Amino acid sequence: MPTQTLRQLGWRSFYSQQLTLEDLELALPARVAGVHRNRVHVLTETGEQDVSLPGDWTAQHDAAVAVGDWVLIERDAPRLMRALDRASFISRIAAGSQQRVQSIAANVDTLFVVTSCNEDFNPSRLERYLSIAFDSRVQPVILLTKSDLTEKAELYLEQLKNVAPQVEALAVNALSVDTVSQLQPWLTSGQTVAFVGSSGVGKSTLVNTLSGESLQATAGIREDDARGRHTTTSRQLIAMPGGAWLIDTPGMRELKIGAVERGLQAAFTDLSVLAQSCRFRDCSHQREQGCAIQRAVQEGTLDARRLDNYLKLEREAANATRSVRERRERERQFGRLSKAIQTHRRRRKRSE
Ligand SMILES: Nc1nc2c(ncn2[C@@H]2O[C@H](COP(=O)(O)OP(=O)(O)OP(=O)(O)O)[C@@H](O)[C@H]2O)c(=O)[nH]1
Ligand SMILES: [Mg+2]
Ligand SMILES: [Zn+2]
Repeated sequence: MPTQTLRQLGWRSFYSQQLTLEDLELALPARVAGVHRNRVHVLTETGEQDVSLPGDWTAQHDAAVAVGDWVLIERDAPRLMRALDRASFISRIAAGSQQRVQSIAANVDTLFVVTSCNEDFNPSRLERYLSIAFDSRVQPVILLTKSDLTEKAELYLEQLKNVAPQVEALAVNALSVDTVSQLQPWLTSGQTVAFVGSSGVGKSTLVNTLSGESLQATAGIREDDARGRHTTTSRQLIAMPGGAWLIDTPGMRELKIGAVERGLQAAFTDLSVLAQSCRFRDCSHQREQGCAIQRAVQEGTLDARRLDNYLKLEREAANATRSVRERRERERQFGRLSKAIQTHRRRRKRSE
């Protein structure tokens, strides 16, 4: 890969503002292009290299480094000093019960939410993705792939007007350079975009068509249920000829949302507007008298499915928020306990 300037790698003043004089002397900014078990692959102004990940980084937090992150590495040794604050961060809750945060990508400008014009099309799932995107401070764009295999692409686009009123949506044939060129406005130099969606919808196909190379493996979907085969298994930052950065991600089976209350409100602004007319300010929009949202469902101006999904996502986000709070509280109490023990030991030592 030819060497790139920091700006070409996606560097902004937001990151340089985080550097101290000492950092400038000792460290080199680097962009994380791939994350492996105990090392990361990074891009710097002087080239690319592998840097080992300090053990306590991986042990302490699950989402310590993500693809797209900016980190500081030591000038004298291939060692990580610290990660810089993220301009944006896309994550989900890992499958299973432990509310573990799993990173998807960091410092992304545009999130392409990919779904196909077939069995994968699912408004409730799209609403999940959009809540995460809005909460991550990333602009979402919906891509409906496989438009070449259906006559109904326009119908699907029409349906999206109720699911994602403020979000741009495009129908594309991921295999065709012509239709994929519609993505160019988001792919200018230094921009970072990520592709997310179920397995088999064409994320890697899009990356290959855009880059003009077969960089990512792709595979046919299963005939019986139109599901993908989970061909892509790791996240990667890929350079585009025009200077943009693409992040291909593995297809997701389950997308559990974290504490994304703010993103949820942004994805459902129509409901927030209606809620202002509910009789009770703390209306739960389920059985109350004078609920404007229930009225809209009865009158047919709001899809019952959309309300149900909103209530479900709200509960999921509240659960995540509660577990974050509980974990913090546990850590705080643990910190207080170890402090008390230390003080006790010091006192005992002094009196000995
Ligand atoms: N006809 C047509 N086929 C497509 C289109 N997009 C993807 N495909 C095909 O769908 C299959 C799956 O595409 P991939 O790009 O591997 O899907 P993916 O989203 O990367 O899947 P995972 O890596 O498993 O998450 C491949 O056989 C592609 O050729 C499209 O727009 N039109
Ligand atoms: Mg793929
Ligand atoms: Zn209400």
